[in-house]
Amino acid sequence: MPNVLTDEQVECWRRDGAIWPIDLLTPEEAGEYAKRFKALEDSIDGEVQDRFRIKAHLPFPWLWDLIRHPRLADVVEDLLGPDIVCWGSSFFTKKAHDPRFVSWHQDTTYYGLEPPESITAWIAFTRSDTESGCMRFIPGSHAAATVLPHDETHDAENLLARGQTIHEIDESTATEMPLEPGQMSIHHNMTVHSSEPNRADYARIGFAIHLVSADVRQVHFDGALGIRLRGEDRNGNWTEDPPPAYEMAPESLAAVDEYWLRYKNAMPARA
Ligand SMILES: O=C(O)CCC(=O)C(=O)O
Repeated sequence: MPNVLTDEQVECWRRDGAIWPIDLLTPEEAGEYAKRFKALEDSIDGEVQDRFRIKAHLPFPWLWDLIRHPRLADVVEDLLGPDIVCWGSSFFTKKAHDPRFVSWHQDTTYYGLEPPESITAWIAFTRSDTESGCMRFIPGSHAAATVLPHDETHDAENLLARGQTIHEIDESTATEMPLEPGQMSIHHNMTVHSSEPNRADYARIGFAIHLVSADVRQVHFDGALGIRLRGEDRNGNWTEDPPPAYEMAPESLAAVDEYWLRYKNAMPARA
């Protein structure tokens, strides 16, 4: 029996490889997160999603709090079991009328996790719908448990680091995952997904939290870091992430950069 999700949601997860919408925050709380995001955006050069990669939470106590939201762990426990580690987090943001997109891809391509069983909780700080370019996915695409060939396009308008793209996707079953502020979707790392440009008058701000069962390990490099959210890490696969002494502490900023370099340099090249 799941704790929080319904039997139908768990069945949908097994069959389709994604579930949405799941209520996590109130719309007011989501609005506060959006405000914090915008304040951060105004305070740095360049874009937040480019500056803080794969461990975006490290310098921000408010993102640590979000990752440790008890309802998030309750939901994830229904899918991954009792031992839960957050191994990363990333912003996926599109400004109002932003031509950028995310090509069809599978997350597992570069993750370096063994077994390749990771899930992403994608939390909407603002509305994510058809107009603003919400995520869409191919139901059941996770089930083959195969990494499909990805072409590294390095397209400047693609939000993915290498523009990794699976070509020739049959989009006839593509399904959108619209979310209201404060709701989240969860997708499996084998699920084929993408998103279109933002044609709306408002920004689409999403925060993606990457989660595994503690028995999953990083095989691309040693010394993988994570936040244990629940249960035990019996094999010692994950050393605890260093918490920020305060917002944007220099040590935390350096830790984001150092980890991103390690992660990026260990990524295998794809065709
Ligand atoms: O935000 C998007 O449009 C795509 C997000 C994504 O690819 C992911 O969370 O894995």
